[in-house]
Amino acid sequence: MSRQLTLALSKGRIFEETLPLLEAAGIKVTENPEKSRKLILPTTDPDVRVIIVRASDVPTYVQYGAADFGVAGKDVLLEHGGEGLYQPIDLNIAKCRLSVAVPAGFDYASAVRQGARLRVVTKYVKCASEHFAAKGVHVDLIKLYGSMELGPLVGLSDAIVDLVSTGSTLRANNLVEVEHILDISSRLVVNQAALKLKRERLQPILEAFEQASASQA
Ligand code: PRT
Ligand code: MG
Repeated sequence: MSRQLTLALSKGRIFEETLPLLEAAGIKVTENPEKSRKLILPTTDPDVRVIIVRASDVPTYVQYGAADFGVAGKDVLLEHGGEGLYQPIDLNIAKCRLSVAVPAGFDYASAVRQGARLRVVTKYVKCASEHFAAKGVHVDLIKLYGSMELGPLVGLSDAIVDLVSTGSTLRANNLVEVEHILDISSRLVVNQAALKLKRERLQPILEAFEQASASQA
């Protein structure tokens, strides 16, 4: 039985913020994905390698067992559905919130009160439609893959549903947050078969991640 473990990470904040957790498990990634074009990165542990994938593809690699475990935002997991994934730990990293934002000066509350039908751009169609359905707000959702903030500025939509961390992207585009949908952080996801078959190798890493992330909470 293979002792080799494959960890799926995305470049950028998730990679950066997972490094200290890996170090807590005694593992260092020996190449920098921002500099290297390699998609498979070795670590100081000969049994552990890291693959670099798109943030929204992490659950898919883990679901099919191409990676044994991975790190993905709650936003990505909610949109994916999380089938075939065991989600044991909230890592408390890459924190942000999913919010509704509108152009400054647009009276969202009274539009909603009057039962107006709003056009909303978002990458998070599932979360957004659940949110508006629960509030009884009528919306037409338009799926975008990026730069949601542009939607209202060019007349594509009345509002956006997007992730916000510092709020500076909204401010720079003259948008204001009007509803907080949910708090987001990244989770560890584990392939269910790997959890059984590679438990001996995985367990100490999961424990180190859990301890290190609890101290960050
Ligand atoms: O960039 P790419 O299209 O490849 O994929 P991605 O955007 O899904 O990846 P990445 O690395 O940007 O985000 C990975 C995960 O980080 C997300 O799934 C979230 O769980 C988490 N995260 C935390 C964020 C943010 N904070 C964040 N601020 N993801 C995106 N943003 C974006 C946001 O969409 C908006 O455009 O940053 C902008 C707002 O930031 P502020 O600081 O200006 O408010
Ligand atoms: Mg991004």
